[in-house]
Amino acid sequence: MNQSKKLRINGDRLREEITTLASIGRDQDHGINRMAFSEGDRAAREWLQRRIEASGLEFHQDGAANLYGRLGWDGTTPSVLTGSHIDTVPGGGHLDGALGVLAGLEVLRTIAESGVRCKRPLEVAAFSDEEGRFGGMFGSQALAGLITPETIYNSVDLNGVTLLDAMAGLGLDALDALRARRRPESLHASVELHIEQGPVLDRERVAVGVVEAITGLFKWGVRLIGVPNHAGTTPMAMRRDALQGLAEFAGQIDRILEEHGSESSVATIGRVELHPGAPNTVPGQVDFSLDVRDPDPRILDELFDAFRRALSAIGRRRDLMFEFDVLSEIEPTQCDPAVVERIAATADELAIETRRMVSGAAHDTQSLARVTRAAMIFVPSKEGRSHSIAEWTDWEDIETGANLLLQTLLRLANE
Ligand code: HGY
Ligand code: MN
Ligand code: MN
Repeated sequence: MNQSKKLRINGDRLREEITTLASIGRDQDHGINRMAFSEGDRAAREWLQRRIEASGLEFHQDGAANLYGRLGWDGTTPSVLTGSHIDTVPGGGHLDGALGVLAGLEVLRTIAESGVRCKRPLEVAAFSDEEGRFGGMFGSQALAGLITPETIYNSVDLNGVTLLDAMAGLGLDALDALRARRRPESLHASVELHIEQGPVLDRERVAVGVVEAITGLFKWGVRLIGVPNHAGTTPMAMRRDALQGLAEFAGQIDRILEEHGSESSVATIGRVELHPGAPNTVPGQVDFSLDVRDPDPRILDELFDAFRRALSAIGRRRDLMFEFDVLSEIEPTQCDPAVVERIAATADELAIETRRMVSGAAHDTQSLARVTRAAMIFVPSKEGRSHSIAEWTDWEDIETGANLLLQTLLRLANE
């Protein structure tokens, strides 16, 4: 067997780096809080840059503040790209995104140390704001050329902080993201390693998921506007109670999914803010998020209209005004069949058991698929938990996934 097929990652080194990164941005209730361009994200970025440079790779940062480690980069030959994100949701886990970045770093470092030469350059990337403090997948969408000046000027987080200010806080100019676009001919293929964030692999005791498709989503910021009033003196029939409007809307989610969705459809209200928020005042305004997903674009369109009709009917019935901002719309994505088969065949050669899957989570690979042949490798999530401190994947599964990534990237870099 030639030298490259025998290569394996250094599992202890990868475990040490995952553990170190997990300590950056950890808050008092033990979750990890590395929202994009926050203090935690800044510290993680600085740490990652030092690790990339210490690995002997060429460090690069593009206009969207995506970080790269490069091996064999010559600026012309199309490269093989791996990577994910190091930003997290508030109270997030230690593997969502971080695994793909650090396993990618370990893979490139292992290849560099081995002296194995590849026909194509290899890159590992940490994409900015995958989790959507400012919508979703800002960094990888910039690489795909999907960011516009109005996206940048209009991006503001749920606390009213603008993307321009958040990036300026790290000495960055958000408008530089308009320069981050990669020409499709500069990329040969991409493979992202990620935890499944669902229960399937863990329940079936299968080591690896080969992702064939990734769900699509729309994410709204919704505002229901009624009239604040006295909780004691205002008769129920005379109220314009914004929370009652939300309660009725939330109660209709199951019906709307049954009537307009598929068995893969999901909808979540993950954040609610009441105003004025006093126990003895009828809520005059409620701001909430709505995250709706399905792998079929036609179903997503139908759900978009159904939820909007529901809001409109509730507004009329309860004399409430409503408005919503579309914070993010990500199309369902088919992974590249040839790269999918390359991953599956490599797993067979390594005697790794796999199963084909559809991802219920959104990923940077959906942006990359717009400019290159892209696919994903999943490893099991204990009891399917993620976006939580309970997020866990056994080290043995992490090592299996990282070695499959190593051998897949070697094949793609030499095909
Ligand atoms: O929301 C998602 O699916 C991803 O974790 N950003
Ligand atoms: Mn992720
Ligand atoms: Mn996530």
